[in-house]
Amino acid sequence: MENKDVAAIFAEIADILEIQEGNPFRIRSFRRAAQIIENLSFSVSGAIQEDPEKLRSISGIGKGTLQKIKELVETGRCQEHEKLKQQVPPSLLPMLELQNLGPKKISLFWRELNVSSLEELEEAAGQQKLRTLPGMGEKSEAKILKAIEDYRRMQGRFQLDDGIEISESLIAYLESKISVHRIAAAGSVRRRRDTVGDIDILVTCEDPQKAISAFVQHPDASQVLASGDTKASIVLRRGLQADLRVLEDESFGAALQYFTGSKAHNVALRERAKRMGYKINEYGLFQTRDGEKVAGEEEEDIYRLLELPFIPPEIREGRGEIEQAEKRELPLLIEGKDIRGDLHMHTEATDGKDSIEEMATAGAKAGYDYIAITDHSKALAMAGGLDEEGLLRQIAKIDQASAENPKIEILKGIEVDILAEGELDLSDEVLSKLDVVVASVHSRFNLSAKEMTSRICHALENRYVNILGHPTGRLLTRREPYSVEMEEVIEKARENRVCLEINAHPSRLDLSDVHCRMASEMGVLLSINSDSHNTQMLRYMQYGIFTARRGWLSSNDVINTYPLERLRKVLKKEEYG
Ligand code: DGT
Ligand code: CA
Ligand code: CA
Ligand code: ZN
Repeated sequence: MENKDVAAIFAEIADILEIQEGNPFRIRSFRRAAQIIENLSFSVSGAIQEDPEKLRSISGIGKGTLQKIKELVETGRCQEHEKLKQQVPPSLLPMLELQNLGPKKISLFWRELNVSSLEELEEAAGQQKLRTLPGMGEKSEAKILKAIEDYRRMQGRFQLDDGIEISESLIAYLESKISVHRIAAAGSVRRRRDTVGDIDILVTCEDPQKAISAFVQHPDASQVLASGDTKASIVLRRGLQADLRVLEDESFGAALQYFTGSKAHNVALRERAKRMGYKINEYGLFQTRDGEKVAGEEEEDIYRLLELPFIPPEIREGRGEIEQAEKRELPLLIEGKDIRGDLHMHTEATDGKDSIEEMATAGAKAGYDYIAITDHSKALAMAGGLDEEGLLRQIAKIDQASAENPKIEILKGIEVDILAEGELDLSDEVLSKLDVVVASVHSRFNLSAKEMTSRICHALENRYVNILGHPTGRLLTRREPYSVEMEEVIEKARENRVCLEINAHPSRLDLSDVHCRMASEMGVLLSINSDSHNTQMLRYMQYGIFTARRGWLSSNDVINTYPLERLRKVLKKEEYG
């Protein structure tokens, strides 16, 4: 059981208690525990098995919590959680996933209007019944309807990091159970799409039946949807579905090509094949005139026979990649090894967990030449954002840490809030002392596109701003981007030599692939940043690189691939692109 799963159960306990209007002290303590566990830099299941003292010493994890963690790690469930789930209608819980709707309101709707499901909530809102309740009005009613709509649209998709982790663990599991020849994840996981609908695993092996039965007996399978001779489907934790296809060696490459998709890419490739006198399907590439199979075992052969270079899975989206490939004009996509530093991370000075020194050491270990420390500014009070004085102290600390850490350059930075009208949360005077200024929107998401665009554009005009942080504010599977005219923002960024962030946190991946491509085509530079809140999160960089690749970016588009001296010139706006 991963930390995330333990944290989710504690959060759900708190939610149910809150719906029941339970003891506020207990509610708070479960919430706090959930938050602590989610942010721990080590695994709680590991700690329970090897060194429970390590957990006990953390403040916020009391005896009772520790007992429950132990129970969860050892049995996969927790009695109190199971008991609570019996006491509220299960159909009430999905409502907790709605944006801007907490347990208090859900409890109110339940008590007053007997609303116990999303459908009933939608109906009550449609009949304008919600607005009559205390603390509710026309506006909040409309927001609920919008939240239901968003939820329905995003439901059933999962973050890429979960998709990759789960497919890798399924592959390792099958390799441990059967004699595998070849095995790979296909579908959106292989294309590294920002969210994944399900997992597609392809395998060739000695004994297909054994592969199918091992797969459907996976310990995390909560449901077996299908189990045939060459195909099976299961449902895993949190509702994610996984499909297994057992293939012949001689068609592994063709199946990998076919099931990697995307559908749009395959349609375009099939048309090309047809024009060239071939037929293509999941078994191979065949000559139309005599049906002879000319490729199938290796994916590369298919592209080669269609007179194309290998097309990286990340750009197989039917967005013109085949035409560009034909002209040999695909960009050389950025790779992990191109990255020389990370320009957005938080420390214990605000809502991070680790110190400047610890982040620097971890950055050096990741092979970086530089990192930037960019804590929050004062408007983000709940994160303990820094005011001018606090930032000056932070600057002095960074200078000191720099002197003691010759292995890596520690740049001085801030993630400054963009306030209501686009003014910044800190004075120009203090911003001028920094190497890197990331400016981000963290409040008032509900502006019209026009207002939001002019707010952001105004912020970009500040001469100290280097990077626009998570430019659209989206939270994958949870919150839609705010409305904003991205083209205008990109244009403004170019004029002012500002870079756009690809926030690599797997719940953001913001900018999106499509906007990355738009930005680079309009001559704007990007910066792939982990937005780490502890040392472990530096590894999120990889997800940002996937998004950049999906946005057709090469290393020259991304400033944190530049050597330090060139980076400094860009940050001082002496150079751009
Ligand atoms: P997802 O799972 O929604 O994140 O997206 P994918 O792309 O993984 O889609 P999925 O799992 O339905 O199918 C995997 C790939 O298989 C898909 O990208 C293309 C291929 N595929 C599936 N069904 C068809 C089809 O009817 N026609 C074609 N041309 N390709 C298909
Ligand atoms: Ca899929
Ligand atoms: Ca599938
Ligand atoms: Zn932020």
